[in-house]
This record gives sequence, structure tokens and C-alpha cells, in this order.
Amino acid sequence: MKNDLLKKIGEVINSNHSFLIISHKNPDGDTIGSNFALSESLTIEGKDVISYCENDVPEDFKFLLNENINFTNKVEDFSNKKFDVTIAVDGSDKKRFSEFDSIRLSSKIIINIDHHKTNEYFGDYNYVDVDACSTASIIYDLINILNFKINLNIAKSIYTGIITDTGSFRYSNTNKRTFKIASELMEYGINAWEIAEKIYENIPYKRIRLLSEALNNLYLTANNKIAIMSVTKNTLKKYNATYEDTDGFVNYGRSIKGVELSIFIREEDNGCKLSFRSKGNIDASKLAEEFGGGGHFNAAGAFIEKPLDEVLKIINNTISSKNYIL
Ligand SMILES: [Mn+2]
Repeated sequence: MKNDLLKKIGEVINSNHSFLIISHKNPDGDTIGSNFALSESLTIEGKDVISYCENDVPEDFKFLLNENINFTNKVEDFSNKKFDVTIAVDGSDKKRFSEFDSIRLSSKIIINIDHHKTNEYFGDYNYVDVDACSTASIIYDLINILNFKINLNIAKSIYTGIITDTGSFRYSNTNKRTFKIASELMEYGINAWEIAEKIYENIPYKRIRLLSEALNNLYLTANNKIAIMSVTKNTLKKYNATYEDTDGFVNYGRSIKGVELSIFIREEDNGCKLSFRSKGNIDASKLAEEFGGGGHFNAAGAFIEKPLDEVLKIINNTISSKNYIL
């Protein structure tokens, strides 16, 4: 069944020419890797492809850019253009994609490819596989179904999506298929250390300073099973930091012995971005839903339009009133 749908999507791709491939905002390695792998693959096949995300490519993933990827973060670059097909990768709902409504109008067909269980099936074709470790692994299957070429760059993009979404093969979404694909990608000449070094061992000094401030205010609650840590917008300003500089901070709370859920709060101009990471049997998406968010079992997020001090109170109240994992 699933395979039939992916085949059908392959036929739609085969029989059309112009494509817009869109990544969700605040892009991660999976949405960027999926986008670039598909963009390059279709470009090599002679299709007309634009790759778009409202944010620039995060520094960590810039090494994936090359002349076969026509990337822009400016909607003006294609607002006069019509597309046969728009493919949205790794986003659970259309709000994750900026300008979606105008993109909808300029595209004949929308294809939605994702692995989030909260996906809202906003496309004309929706391939949502919650068992896939990453969207990038679905893109790998799709390129293979199409019988399109995979080169080293495409392999690197897919591999990046897989390692960033699985925490380098550590998270519970890592499965047999994950390793199978990773092993097949090695055939294209991937150097695992080289990619890991580009992504994980290339941290700007200011980000480490920022992390030290965040760790400084980390505290445990709910019988030391929940870790909470935050950064204020003033601290972000102090280090001239971007939002992406706090990526991964939430994992430090979860790495503490005995902690089952980590919450990281980033204060932004119009509210607070909450990230939840759990280990064991705690459903992070359930707590995220309490705050109007969602996500995966072990990784979820939400946004509260209130300043940090109020958000901390709300979280503490919710945790104690719900007897959350006590
Ligand atoms: Mn993903």
C-alpha cells in the first residue's frame, strides 16, 4: 500500500517538469538533507528545480550546497513563476512552510512527504510514514523507485538527514532500515567522520558561551525526572546569537542521569519556543500538546505567546497539576 503511493508519487514526478521543493522553517538536517537530495536528483534528471526555505541554510549544513542545488530563501525569487509540482519535505502542517498559501496557488500539485505522526495531510498526495526514521530515508526510497541517479552529494544529503534525526543512530526511531540505508549510502563513498565533523565538531565559540549560561540556570523538578533550562532574549542578544545557536541545547537536560524529560525554553520576541526531549516511556508529544504543540514520542515542541517568567510558571503548574511522571 505504502509502496504503491510512493510509486504513484514517482509517476507524478516523472510526468512533470518544474518543481519547487520546500523545507520547513527553522530548518534541521532532515528537512535540508531531504530537500537537497531531491533537488539535486531531479536537477540531474533535467528537471527545472528551485529549492526553498524561508531561512538561510544553517551553517552546519552549508557544506551540502553545490551547483546542482538552486537554493533560495527569498520568495521574490520565484513569486512570478508557476510550478507543476511543489514538494514539501519533513513538515507536519502547512504552517511550518512560509508562504504556503501563495505557493499553493502557483503550483498545480502539492506533494507532502513526512514522518511526523501529527501530519495534517495538507497535500494532494501525502506520503507520511511514521515508522521512517527520517524524511531523508523516504527520499532515498523515492529516488530509488524513480531509478534516478544517486551521487556522492545526494548520498551526503540523505545521510545528514538520517544522522541528525536519529541523533547519530541513538534515538528510538533508529531501526534496521536506518542502518540498511546508511550502509547502502556508504557505497557512494561517504566518509562518516567527515560529515560528523562538519555537523558536530564545528561549533562557534559564542555558542559554547551561550550554552554555559543556559546550563547555569538548568534545574530539576518532578522528583528530579524533569530538567528545565532556558535562555532569555537578552542573553541571545548579548552573544549576538541566532535562534539556531540554541539547537541541541535541550539534549543536555535529557543526558542527566535519572532525568526522563528535558524541556528547553528559548525566549523570542513574541513568545517562547519550547522543546521537549524524553527518554524511556515518556511521551514528549503529549506534554507538548498541553501547550498547543506536537511532535514525536521522544521529541516535540510548542510555542507560547508569553514572556519567559510567565511561561516558566505555566510549565511548573502544568507539571504539578498533571502529576506529570511523578
Ligand atoms: Mn524529520
